[in-house]
Parts: sequence; C-alpha cells; structure tokens
Amino acid sequence: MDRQPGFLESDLVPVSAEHARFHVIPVPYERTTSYGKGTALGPAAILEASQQLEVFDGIGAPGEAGIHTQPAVDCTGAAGEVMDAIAARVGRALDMGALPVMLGGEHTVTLGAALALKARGIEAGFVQFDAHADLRGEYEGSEYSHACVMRRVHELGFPILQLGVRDLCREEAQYRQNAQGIHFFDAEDLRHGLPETPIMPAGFPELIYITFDVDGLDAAVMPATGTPQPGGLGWYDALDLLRSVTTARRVIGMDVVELAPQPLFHGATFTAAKLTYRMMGMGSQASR
Ligand SMILES: [Mn+2]
Repeated sequence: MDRQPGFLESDLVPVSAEHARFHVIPVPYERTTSYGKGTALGPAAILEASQQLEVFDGIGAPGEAGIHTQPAVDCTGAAGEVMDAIAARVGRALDMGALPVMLGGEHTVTLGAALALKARGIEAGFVQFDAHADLRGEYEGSEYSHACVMRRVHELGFPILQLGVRDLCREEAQYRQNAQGIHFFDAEDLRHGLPETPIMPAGFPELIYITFDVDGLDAAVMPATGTPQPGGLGWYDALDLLRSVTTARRVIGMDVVELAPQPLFHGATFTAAKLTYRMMGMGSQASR
C-alpha cells in the first residue's frame, strides 16, 4: 500500500508533533453504522482530497502554522479500548499545546475526544453540527453506537449546543428537553440563516470542542454519508455558523466525522476536506 499522505502535504512540508499548531488524527473507526457503510474509509479519503486544497483559505493560510498528521489510530480492539486509544492521541495533542483535528470514522469517535478533555479536567462545551441528535441511551444493543455518542458526552458532564438537527426519536426529544445544558437550533430554525438571537447560549463554556457530523450539511451538498437527511445546512450556512461560534468562543479541538466516500461523489469528499481546513482556519487562534 502506498504511504498515506499527510494533510495538505502537497503544498506544506509536514511539521514534527512538537512544532505543529494542528495534529490531524485519522480514526478509521466503523462498528455500528446502521444504514450506508463506508466511514472507515473517510480519513484516508479526506487526507487524499486535502492534497487538492489551496493553502490560502480565502482569509489566511492556517496550515502555515504547522500541520502534523499522526498515523491512523488502530481501531481493531473492543470499542472501549479504541475510545481510550483515541483519548490518548487527542490528549497528546492537547498536552503539546496543539489543536487536535480528528478525522472519522463514525461519530462514536467523538467520545474518545471527550474522555481526553475529561481526564484533564477541561471544562469545554461541545458544539455539534448534525442531522441527528445522537442522544439515544443505547441503539441496536450498543451504548457505543454513533446514535448515542452525544448522550455519552453529556453524561460525562459536558454542555452541548446542537446545530442543524432534523431527525430525532421521541426519547431523544424528551431527554433534550429535560436535560441540563443541552441547547439547540434545529435545521428548521436555521433555514432562513442565522437567528436573531446569539448562537452561543449565555453561560456556555469559554472553551469549545466542535464536532461536525457531515450529515449536518444538506444531502445535496453532502451525499456521501451513512445516514443522509434532506433539509440540512448549505455550505455558506455552515460557514456562517462556524464563524459565529468561533468568534464567540475559543476552540480547543475539533472533528469531522461520518464521511462515507462514494466513488461517484468525489466532490463530496473534497467538500469534507475543505470543511476541515476552513474549521482549522477559524478554530486556530491565528485567525481570530
Ligand atoms: Mn452524528
């Protein structure tokens, strides 16, 4: 197998872990996808597509602050073991003062990042772009299902802001209503653009971790995902929301998950790579 290129390695010389602003962490984890499959191929596809990105993202050149791409996380063990392995990798980036940028994989991988923050006593809020609430207690017999991940994150004590949700079961709707610290602007609330009220809830933590499930984007913009949904965010809607949250708070980590690459839709893979790089630009302090 050919060596996997690092993120944007086509234009930028990779930087050692110690000197990089960004640690890109590929996590090809796929265990519980319930509909379309293929998220295990997401990280490699995004890295490949990143070779086509411009270093200048229209505002700045975030990659020039240094990108280190870690080797892919070994995802062969039991779910709990993989979460611990992810936590170790994300933790390594945090401990070095770098911004972890995790590439999924199914959405479950975000739990690993939450464990890393929890272990360090970091009080962050999670900003979740997603078509689905992912707040089920368990799904298809697994508490580690992609459909449960934000429930697990909330149970660890992290507040959540959900953006773009448009598909949830009654249990999730009730949990969200009754739980402390879960805020949301659903896709329908956002269909005419940013709301008048501030996106960031009062009292939401100063540090945020952004988890972007690509199915938060409209299925026409992002057809290459396991559980696509109509009525989602457009490209500029997503950028406006990202700009809004990243100017209001400081980003401590991020992930882009649930890309399931399709050969006929290589544009969607590129969209995921470009989204990742725009998030890196907005999330790094250099651009604030
Ligand atoms: Mn999700």
